[in-house]
Amino acid sequence: MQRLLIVSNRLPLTVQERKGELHIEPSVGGLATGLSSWYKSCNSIWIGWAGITQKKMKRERGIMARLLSENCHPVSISPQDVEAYYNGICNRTIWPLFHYFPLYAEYSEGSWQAYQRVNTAFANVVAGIARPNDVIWVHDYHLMLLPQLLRERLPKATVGYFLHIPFPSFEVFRLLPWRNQILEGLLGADLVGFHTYDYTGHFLDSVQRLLGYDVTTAQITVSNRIVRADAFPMGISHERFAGVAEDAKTQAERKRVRKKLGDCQVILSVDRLDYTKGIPQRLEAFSAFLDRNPKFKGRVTLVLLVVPSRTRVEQYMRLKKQVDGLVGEINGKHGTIGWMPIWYLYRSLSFHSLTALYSLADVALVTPLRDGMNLVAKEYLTTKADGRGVLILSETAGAAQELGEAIIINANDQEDLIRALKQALEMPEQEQVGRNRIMQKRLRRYDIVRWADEFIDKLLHAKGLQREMAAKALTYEMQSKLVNDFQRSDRALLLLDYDGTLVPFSPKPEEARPGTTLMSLIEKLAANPRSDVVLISGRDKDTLERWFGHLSAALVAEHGIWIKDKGGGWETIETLTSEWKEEVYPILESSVDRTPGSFVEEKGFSLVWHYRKADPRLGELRARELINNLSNTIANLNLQILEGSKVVEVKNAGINKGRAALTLMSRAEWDFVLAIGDDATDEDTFKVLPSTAWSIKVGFGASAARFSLSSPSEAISLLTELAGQNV
Ligand code: ADQ
Repeated sequence: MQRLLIVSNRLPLTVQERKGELHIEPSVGGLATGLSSWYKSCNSIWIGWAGITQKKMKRERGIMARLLSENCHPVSISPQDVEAYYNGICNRTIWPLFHYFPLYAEYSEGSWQAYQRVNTAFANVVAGIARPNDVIWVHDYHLMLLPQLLRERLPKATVGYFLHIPFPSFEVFRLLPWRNQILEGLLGADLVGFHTYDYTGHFLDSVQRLLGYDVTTAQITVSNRIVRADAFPMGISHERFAGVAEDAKTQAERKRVRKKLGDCQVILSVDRLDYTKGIPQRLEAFSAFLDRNPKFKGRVTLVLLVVPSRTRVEQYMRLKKQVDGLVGEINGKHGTIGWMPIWYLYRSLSFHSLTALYSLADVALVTPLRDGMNLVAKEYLTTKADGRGVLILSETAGAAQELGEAIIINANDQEDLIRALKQALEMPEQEQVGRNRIMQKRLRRYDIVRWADEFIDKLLHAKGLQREMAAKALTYEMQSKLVNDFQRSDRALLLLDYDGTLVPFSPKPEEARPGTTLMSLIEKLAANPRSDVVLISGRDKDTLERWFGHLSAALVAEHGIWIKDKGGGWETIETLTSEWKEEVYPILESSVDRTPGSFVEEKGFSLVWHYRKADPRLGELRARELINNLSNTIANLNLQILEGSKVVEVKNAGINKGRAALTLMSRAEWDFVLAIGDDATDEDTFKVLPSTAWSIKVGFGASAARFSLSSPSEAISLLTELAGQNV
């Protein structure tokens, strides 16, 4: 049976030492509370840190046995590494930076080394437990190097990764000194998941700009693998929170609290103590609201529930002081003998006490400055069985993308917050229910189980595609067969694309001229009396002539417009026109003007817009626009638009590499045909080949070719092997 290995910084259970004794308690935080119920229902194992050193844990054998009985496998981290990794790089660097607090981010090489060490320790534990069919699901920003470390240890493993915090925009992410290592680390996964499409887009953008990998809408080609990236907005356990309406313990607690609060309206605020949550701004807005709306004095109470968090990081200590001070100040300023505006609780609460407050609160004030998702907003809405209650939610929480019926505010705009508080406290019941029912329905449908199932489904699907592609890879055995077939043939035809196939792409087309080794390889192949070589390229005929004219090889230029047979001269397949160029040139030129780094190349019968050197995203965008603009112009000109690798080409219709290949194939009887190519223009060649031919795509992705090789250097070694057979 397939097992699921969940890997996160913390286990869902934490071991704590109190008065010299060890206790096991549920962990706090969104991930632990969200996933713990789901994971128990699957055949899964959780791997993570238990919150205490291995040495201490060894003192009490019973503790280890209990963790293992709950399928929790602890990873041991030294106290020094906990400091440098958890309190260091995780919470002093990645957390502030990814939440758009770059001024709070510290960059320390020592902490980075600890991060690498801890990720390696995790990789070793996981590799020790994993079996071939397991699905490994890595969570959050503490373990961003882990997918790649696992890929090195378990090349065939199915690895998914989910980031629970925002992935920032490129401009912020690039500030990180170890940005490339982080991206490479994540790309070890088969699927990388985020809460929203925005975060996914930011990630793809950074991958493209920093690593230069080919990125399409939701997938990245990384040498011989395809990595998918997608959005999976995390839900909550619907059953658990919707059930509180009938839960006796919660209802009893609710009654008790209501009695203490009297019949005033209740505004609830629930967070970990974190500067990203915007707690001081929220308190200041509440105070200003009371100033502006004195009629609410004595009639409304703010219950401020704050969970201690990262208490050893300085920013958090300062924040604690600030919040304590503000609460005192506001209560002092507005309070009366019978009324305290803010009830302040600084601790973790039991599930029943927390849900009692959710179900009692008239308004939930969820106003983080930045939040990956925010589960509190979802928990609050789900407990509202009668549909009453108002959610005020900040637009910079991931949850805002799903909960559009809430009152959405900008957490930095105090006026907006004041307005929202008034609107919420005065909202008619019917409107409250109307808004909440829509959101509740959505939350019921996309709960934590659906979220996790969907992620795993997509992961398995991505792995399936990966396998399909891997199945096409030219294996050692198949390569031997190919060489063998070639050796036994009397008349072999080798159709070889040039750019991207025999040489890697370079930013300027003229820089990709063949070196001496490649030249002598082609010479050797062409000199073989039993085989014909055709260099079949998109390049102009003059360049091909200059580079390869002296060889005894056939040449095809401009994607089939020009053909030069072995020993013959250049000929075109039919009479072509080029008057259309005058009309099309200005359109391409306007793309050059608006896309720095791009340029137009003019060939005999075609025009090409190159954008390899342009900013990748801008290039893709402009390419789409250009194709759109061109489509209108060329409608009556018998032209076609061809999309190659970072090029858009316009040329006469009906001409392509496939047609040229057919012409050459028809000139003799061949008993061995091999075609190698890398991009869309080579697909035309692959499609016209007889079924007995060998066709190879260089690179990964959908193709009509029967086999694939991962890079030009692999294609060169294959050809070298064929050339070796000549001597
Ligand atoms: P967090 O920053 O921890 O999570 P959040 O999503 O709101 O934020 O989760 C907090 C969890 O703690 C909730 O499940 C809540 O019930 C619980 N909690 C809060 N106060 C409590 C208290 N006083 N006592 C007991 N429990 C309390 C991170 C990201 C989020 C993302 C989650 C999940 O920062 O953006 O939504 O992971 O991916």
